[in-house]
This record gives sequence, C-alpha cells and structure tokens, in this order.
Amino acid sequence: MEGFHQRLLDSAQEIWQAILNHPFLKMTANGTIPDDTFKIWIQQDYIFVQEAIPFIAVLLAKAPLDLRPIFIQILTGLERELKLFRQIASAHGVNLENIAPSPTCYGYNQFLMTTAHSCSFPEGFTVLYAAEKAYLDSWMEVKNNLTVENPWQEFIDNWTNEEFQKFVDWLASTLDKIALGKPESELERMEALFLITARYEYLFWEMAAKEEIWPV
Ligand code: MP5
Repeated sequence: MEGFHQRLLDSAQEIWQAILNHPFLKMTANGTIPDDTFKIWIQQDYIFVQEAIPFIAVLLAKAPLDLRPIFIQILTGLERELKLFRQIASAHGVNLENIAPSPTCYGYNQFLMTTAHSCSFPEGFTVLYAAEKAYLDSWMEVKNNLTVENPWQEFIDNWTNEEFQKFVDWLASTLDKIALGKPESELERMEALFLITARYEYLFWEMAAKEEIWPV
C-alpha cells in the first residue's frame, strides 16, 4: 500500500500544478523577474522564516521523544537560513528591517501557529511536510528550467540541495508512519490542512508576483 503522503499529493494535484506553473517561478527561472518583485519575496519570506521558528518550537513541544532531536536540528537550521537571507539581502541592497507582513504572509503565519497550538501533532506535522515539499518542488521547477545565470542561485541551491531533498523525503516517510493506524476522521483533518497549506503556498508566489499590499 502506498503511504499517506502520496494520498495527500494526489488530492492536492491541481493546486500543486498551479504552484509549479506560477509566473513567479517561470520568471525566476528565465531571468525575466523584475528585481523589485523578487525583493518583495525575499522580505516576506524572511518574515515567514522568522515566524516558522515559534511554529517549529510548538511542534517540538508536542513531538514524540524520538523526533525531538530532528526538531532541534530544524530550529538551528532556520537560524542558519535567516543568516543566509541577511547575507544575500545585504549583497543585493535589500532592506529587511521593519518590513510589515503582507496579508498573505500574515495569514499564512497565523494559520501555522494556530495549527501548531490547537491541532494534534500529526496535523501540525502534515502542515510542515506540505510547506517544505512545496518549496522543494517549486525551487526544483526553477532549477530544472534555468535558462540564464541566475542572480538568485543561492536561494535555488538552498531548497534543492541533496540535504534538503533528503529532509523532505524523511518528512514524507515519517508522516507515513505517523498516519498508520490513525482513524479516518483524523486522516481527513490532516488532508484538509494539507490542502490549505498548499493553497497558501500558491498564494505566497501570487502575493510576491502581484506585490500584494493591505488595501486600506
Ligand atoms: C518555506 C518557506 C520553506 N521558506 N517559505 C514558504 C512560504 N513556504 C515554505 O520552509 P524552510 O523552513 O525555509 O525550509
């Protein structure tokens, strides 16, 4: 029998295609993305990653003992990633100070925190898998369609390197184990959260491409 993660990917297939076909990724790959558009993504994703730290910390508090070491590694990995953002931003003159989260970034982070606090560990873990798998596949799409030397190569490498691929594989196989024996009602809740996360991932590219701001 195929694992639970495959059921999730099957059920999100349409959303996933929309993510991978998003103009933000196509323009990043072929070098036509305006710097200002890409910079909005950098600023908003920096906020997203900052807020991912308390999300992971809450999941860590709910995690079974044997998963604690990896959650501790994820936390230190996020601090390393923030440093990478600061280095690239500084090299490209991108300001990361006092940036307000866009509606989508704010909503996505709120969704993560609410899920971590008020849902079960398997549900929170599902959301983590969805977000990481979406970034792996999105940046792989960029990497596989590169037509020019890319000014943002360090970001492409960050989410397509072998270590990150292994991490996402580990999330998938661990999710399969976590889902084993769970009642269908919980699996359905996990599936619903997976779809919401996938839709937020789509919205995140949309937010950057359209330079989303609060309308009032
Ligand atoms: C990730 C991210 C990947 N940085 N931003 C969004 C909007 N979704 C997913 O998470 P991480 O922790 O940077 O690998």
